[in-house]
Amino acid sequence: MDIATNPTTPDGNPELADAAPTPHEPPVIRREDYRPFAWLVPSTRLDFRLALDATRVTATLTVERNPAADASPELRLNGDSLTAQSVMVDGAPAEWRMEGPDLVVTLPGDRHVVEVVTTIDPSANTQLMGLYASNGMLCTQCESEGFRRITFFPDRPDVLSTYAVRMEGERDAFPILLCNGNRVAEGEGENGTHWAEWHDPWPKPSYLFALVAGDLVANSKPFTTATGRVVECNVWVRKEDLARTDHALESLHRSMAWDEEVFGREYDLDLYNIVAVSDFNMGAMENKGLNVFNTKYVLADPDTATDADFDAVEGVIAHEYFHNWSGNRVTCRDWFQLALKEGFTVLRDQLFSQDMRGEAVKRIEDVRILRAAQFPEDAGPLAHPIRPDSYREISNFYTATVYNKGAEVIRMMRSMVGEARFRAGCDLYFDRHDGEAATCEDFVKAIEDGAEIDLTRFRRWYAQAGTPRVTMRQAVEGDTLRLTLGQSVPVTPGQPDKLPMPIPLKIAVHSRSGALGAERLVVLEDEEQTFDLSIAGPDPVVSVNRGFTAPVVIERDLQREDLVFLAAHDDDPFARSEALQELAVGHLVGAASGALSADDRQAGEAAIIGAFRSSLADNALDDAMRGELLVLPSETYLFEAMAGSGAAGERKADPGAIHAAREGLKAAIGTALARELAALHARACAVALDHPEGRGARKVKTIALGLVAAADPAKAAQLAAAQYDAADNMTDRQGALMVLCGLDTPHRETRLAVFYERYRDNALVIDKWFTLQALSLHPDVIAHVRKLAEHPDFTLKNPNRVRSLHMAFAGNPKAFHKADGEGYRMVADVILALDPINPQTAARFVPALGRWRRIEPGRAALMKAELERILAAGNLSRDTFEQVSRSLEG
Ligand code: 0A1
Ligand code: ZN
Repeated sequence: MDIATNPTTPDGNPELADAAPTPHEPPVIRREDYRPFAWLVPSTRLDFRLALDATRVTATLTVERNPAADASPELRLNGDSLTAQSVMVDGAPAEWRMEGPDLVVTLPGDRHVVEVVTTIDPSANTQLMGLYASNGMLCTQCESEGFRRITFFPDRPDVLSTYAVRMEGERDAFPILLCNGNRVAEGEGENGTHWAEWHDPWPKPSYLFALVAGDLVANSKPFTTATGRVVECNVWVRKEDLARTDHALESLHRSMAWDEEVFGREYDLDLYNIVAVSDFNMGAMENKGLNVFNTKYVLADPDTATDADFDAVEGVIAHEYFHNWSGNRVTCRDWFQLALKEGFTVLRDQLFSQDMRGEAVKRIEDVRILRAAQFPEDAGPLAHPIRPDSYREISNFYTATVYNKGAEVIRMMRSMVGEARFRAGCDLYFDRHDGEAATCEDFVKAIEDGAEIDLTRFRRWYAQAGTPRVTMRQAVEGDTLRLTLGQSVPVTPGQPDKLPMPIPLKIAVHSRSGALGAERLVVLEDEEQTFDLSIAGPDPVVSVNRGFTAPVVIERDLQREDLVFLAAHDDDPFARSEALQELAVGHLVGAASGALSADDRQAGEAAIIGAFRSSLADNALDDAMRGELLVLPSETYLFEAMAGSGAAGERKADPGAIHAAREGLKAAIGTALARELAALHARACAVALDHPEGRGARKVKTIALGLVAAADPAKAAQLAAAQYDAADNMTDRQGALMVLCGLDTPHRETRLAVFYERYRDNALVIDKWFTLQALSLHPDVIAHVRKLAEHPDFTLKNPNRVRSLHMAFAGNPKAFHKADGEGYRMVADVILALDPINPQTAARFVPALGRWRRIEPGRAALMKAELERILAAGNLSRDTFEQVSRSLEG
């Protein structure tokens, strides 16, 4: 985006956004520069003559002066790689000019009709932003700034317009023509063409526009809303995929019912279309009435999708559906407010999935994702608040911070006020801002007013980056435990000084005698505060941040025995799993940094093995929860724990040592519990696919195999091959293959070949085949990945395929962090090769290298050198330039 397209400055004048950027340095856009747009666009007509390599677009905009904005005679229409073929104002040729990529028209009066004609080439659009071709069909992606690649338009989320669209194309190539809203007319054209007209009654910003044309079939089922309206729901796919769409359609119905019941939100059109496309940069997109989805989040059946894939489909369908209110009916004023729709919608989809699948396991999964993806971001050079203050390329801010921490921040408000008052606050938010482009501040204010709570200090969570550290000290006085909590928010780029933030923590004080204390919510407001809690019995043990009420790191020195006690007896299942994680993190970081004496090491190992043994033997647990208790902390999370809060001069993470310690612990567990794990595996193998306990059984089956593999590779190879051969579902097949991929066994090659042959025509499953090899523990992963990159099925043009191989590799700590830097080199090469094709996807690889400051000096130098090599290559996209330069700054 050229500076002149800056949607947040009054007139797009470059000087207002940044001082003299060099041609290689894209401008910085700042939140504080926001000004309303000078013109309103009450209605928009779009006419598409569709063809794969030349689509003609005629856009007719009715524009009116915006009384709430500074007057300007000029109308700036954003463009990206567009050429105008004609520009008319009120039916006559207009006075206009290009300014960088934008078209500027001078308008004399207060109300005009502006018509612009452009022609675009969807088949050449490898960025997959705007209108593009995928598998012979045409589809669009407009968030955040893709609409300006279709036609000239004020492409900013605070310009809401009502759209009427006519689309015409060859019937044979595009038998199905879809757009937002309702189809109001259709008919035959000349020379084998046909057309359709669509009208969307709800005013929307351009990022929610969508159009799809292709050879598609639908799985349909009507939904009746709470007020008795019937909504036609369709899931559109290619004919050969139709049999795998039931789960998506049912998930949509469940989401619609849940949003009515829990948030009082009803759907507002008579039609809800979902279309699956195989080339897509992200998971899915909430376009009004016409969601476009990555096939990965639509297609599922037990033969081709794992249980986790089924959950992901349900979660993403729900997420996009929930956006209809949190995002579409109330949208964002500018892109700095992204967490307004994304944080809130992620929270809503998390709560939905908790209700569908069980609260504890879902919460554990969500916290694991937060720690693996968001905590490292918050501790690195790309750290930003959930409401950022500036960006160069907004696509880089679709982050775990905005999405996942954004959800945590809203969840904290909910925890503080309780469900009912939170609902009152949300109702007020929707009432107040329906039909508007709102801000994060509007949301907080609505919760403040509707839930009756003072959130003055809480607003700091929107402004400050960094994961707070909470320290704990305790002293017993009679029947009271005096708990002193302290907090500090680490320094992050551009934010040297931080203020304390309200941190809600659910706490219970148990007794080692077995008496369990009652849960209570405390809110730590200041840098340090003392709370008096009553004691349930002798030897009190504090269970803190139960349910993960706050996205913080708790720093405390709990005795090993206390953690073992909590892991076995805490009444909050989340806290149980936390205690086990804390035990393992302490042990593994100690082992990796060489800080443990031989005795300590042995005692730590014995404690963890004991806790695992208890989990295996605890008949009160179901397998889904047991599985969670048997998962060790991820290596990425261990890096964070080892590197501490990132203060200067602190310890650095040593990926090699962490990997060795973690594998060593797995081997010790596998050896000590060989009999129990084999029994668990055998028991789980006997549970049928559709048995109510089947899911849990499949989960523990593969976890058990992984632990056996660390201790006894030959036995694991044999068990895994048998599991593979007997499998009647993808969860078991993929689990077995994952274990085999890490082993040096002939079963590895044979099963990989069988798998490939069986699924060679199914792109999503072939993605798994690439991922399994790229993520494996095998010593030759780098050689495997190099070879796979030459495979005829590999292409840099399909984001799913790129993620399946290269992103998986970048997430393989052992291979990526190979001490000689070969892994880093490979990822840097991918960034350079991908940047000209798909900059958005290329930039998503940068954070892996950007973490160099927290890694031990030898590897850090190699990672930094690769970032410098990328920067030196020049001609980078805005996306990649921003991520690489920020990763090197500071
Ligand atoms: N709003 C979507 C995410 C999304 C963002 C950008 C995209 O463009 C490539 C696509 C999707 C969501 O939160 O689901
Ligand atoms: Zn979203």
